[in-house]
Amino acid sequence: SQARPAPSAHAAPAEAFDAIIVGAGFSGLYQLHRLRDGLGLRAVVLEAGDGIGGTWYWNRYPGARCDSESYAYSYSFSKELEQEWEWSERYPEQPEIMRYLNHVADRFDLRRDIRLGTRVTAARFDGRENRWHVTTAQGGQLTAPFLITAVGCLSTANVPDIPGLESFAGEWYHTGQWPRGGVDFTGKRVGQIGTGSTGIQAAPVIAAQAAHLTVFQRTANYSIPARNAPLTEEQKRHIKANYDEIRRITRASTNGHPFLISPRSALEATPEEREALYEAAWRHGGLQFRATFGDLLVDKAANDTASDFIRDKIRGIVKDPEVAEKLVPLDHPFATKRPPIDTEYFETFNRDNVLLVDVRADPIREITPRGVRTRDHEYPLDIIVFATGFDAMTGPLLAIDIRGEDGQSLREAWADGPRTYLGLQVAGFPNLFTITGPGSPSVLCNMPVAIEQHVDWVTDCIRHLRENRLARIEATGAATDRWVAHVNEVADATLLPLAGSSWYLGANVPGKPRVFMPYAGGMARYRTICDEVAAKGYEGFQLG
Ligand code: N01
Repeated sequence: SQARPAPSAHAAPAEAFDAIIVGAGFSGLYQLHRLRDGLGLRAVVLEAGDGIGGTWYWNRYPGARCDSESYAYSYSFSKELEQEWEWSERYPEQPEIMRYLNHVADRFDLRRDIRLGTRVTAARFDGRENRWHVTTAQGGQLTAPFLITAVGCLSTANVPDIPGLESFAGEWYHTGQWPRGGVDFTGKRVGQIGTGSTGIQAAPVIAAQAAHLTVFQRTANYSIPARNAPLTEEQKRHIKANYDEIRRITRASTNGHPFLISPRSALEATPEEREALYEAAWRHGGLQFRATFGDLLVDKAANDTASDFIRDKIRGIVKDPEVAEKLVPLDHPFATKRPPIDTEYFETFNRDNVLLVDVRADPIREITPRGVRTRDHEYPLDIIVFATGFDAMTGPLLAIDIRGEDGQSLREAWADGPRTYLGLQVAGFPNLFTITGPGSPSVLCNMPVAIEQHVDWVTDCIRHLRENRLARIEATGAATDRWVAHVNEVADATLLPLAGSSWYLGANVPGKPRVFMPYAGGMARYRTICDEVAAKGYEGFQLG
């Protein structure tokens, strides 16, 4: 069908598509493949970056490496792709993931339908014609019945509003907007603000190169050794021979990882057994530590056993007892904030050229031309690295002026926090699908697993609409209310909301509503719910 002319009398007519996808990361690439090569739709991907890769395009900071095992942090939709691609390490480094995604883009001939350097600024739904009208910062006007956001959950950089930043005479960078050419720290005095997953990966690498590193820590963090290593030929062969089983486990698991959470309670084990199991998990390394017992995220007493184990490890690694005590997390239970994994993070504080500043005890007051000034000291710096995280989950969506039926804006609809049905749709915004949107497992899951499940569901849904000559689908208000209540209920049954400063809650961004955003009911359970909704003729959605 033909698009109407764009609203402005002088504007060029909008280009018409069957579907518009925003973002060329893991989600957007796969969504394009499914819609174009699976359903034969005319689909286009609009990508703000000058390259594909999404989060991996932007996050090229020192030490950037995936926290999921490489072979599980990959697409499962093509057996040929699984067999021909070879991961080199247990956890892939940022450049290796970029090579993988570029390989996928070439192999499935995706580039011809991807427009790089094209930032979507606005999207409005026209209910008379059941079409989305999309505007780009580059002046483009595009229209399609379906709009699919594949914008990622952690793509809007959060640079804290510290007075004086503009006066700083040195260089500063946010880890999520890292310069493509890299940053040379040789001989420099570097200040790093933030000790989340990113800061914990970056600090050891920066410290090894810089003349001096000052780490400004607001919240001490639990971290488990990653134990990264090259994959042996034997491991590579084993992985390729067992992909079916690996995928079966990732789909059956709570978090989309290639291992299951033990059903056992930490409190049933004797102290000696517990210690031995934690020690084995610590030696094995990685996010699997969290799976040692089944109740670490639901029972505070059980969690205490893991939290205490890690605290003791930190005290054992860090030689200066005063520094060690500052690094010991006390204000939240283990894994209620996304647990980092590291390569020699705590060891970094044994170096002579590294200083830890506890900014809870001595808060940052301002940035001066010379460096960072806290209440009690000034730290002269050449480079400041903001490892300060993201306006997570809602940030990338609300950065676009999205307007649904009757001109209602998403920003208004979500003024008190995000409200979705299944994390896939928003009432009042027909034919808009939000890949890994708030209210879906998303960031609590190994992302490619969550992404493939969403893309497959959306593709099946669009196929259903087209086969039945239906022009629109919209989540009902009642189904949304029930889903939001369910999302809160499952979060409240865990310890997750206890982490007061967590970005899961939006607590890291001043003024952001405090709502637990991801779905904590587990990926396997969520997949079943989504499948049942579809099988019941898209229960909770209005089709027309
Ligand atoms: O961001 P974060 P991140 N003054 O928000 C501190 C994923 N990820 O980029 O905790 C001083 O976790 C803040 O302190 P506090 C992963 O899901 C994946 O590290 O708010 N400090 C915190 O220490 C992860 O969870 C991978 O008190 C300030 C830090 O900055 C998510 O991305 C790798 C401050 C921010 O931590 C986000 O991680 C990396 C201020 N004004 C990340 N503002 C892989 O799998 C904030 N902070 C590879």
